[in-house]
Amino acid sequence: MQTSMWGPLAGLPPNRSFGAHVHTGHCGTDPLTSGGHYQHSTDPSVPLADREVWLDLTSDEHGRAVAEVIRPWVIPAGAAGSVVIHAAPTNPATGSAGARLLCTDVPFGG
Ligand SMILES: [Cu+2]
Repeated sequence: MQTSMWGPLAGLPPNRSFGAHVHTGHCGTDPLTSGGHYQHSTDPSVPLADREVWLDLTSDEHGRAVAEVIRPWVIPAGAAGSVVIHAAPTNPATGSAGARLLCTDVPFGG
């Protein structure tokens, strides 16, 4: 079993890179409602990029972008609730990516 995600986006600012991740909570009027990043493992010997789901993307001159990721595990039902797009690319050392710009609920699991 694996998790694969693919998403075309439009209407982004052109020629910019954004971080995007699976978050534990659902979207709300407060951007922090979406919670932290979903982590399949909390083992610190595994790089963050391998235990979280990152969908970083770069928009073209028309503000379009595509994100795709495949993970060799399944997100359990109820363990994650949304995908958040951030203002900056993901820092691989910390997993942070700046302000939360956009959130969409996703029915993970099952
Ligand atoms: Cu995030």
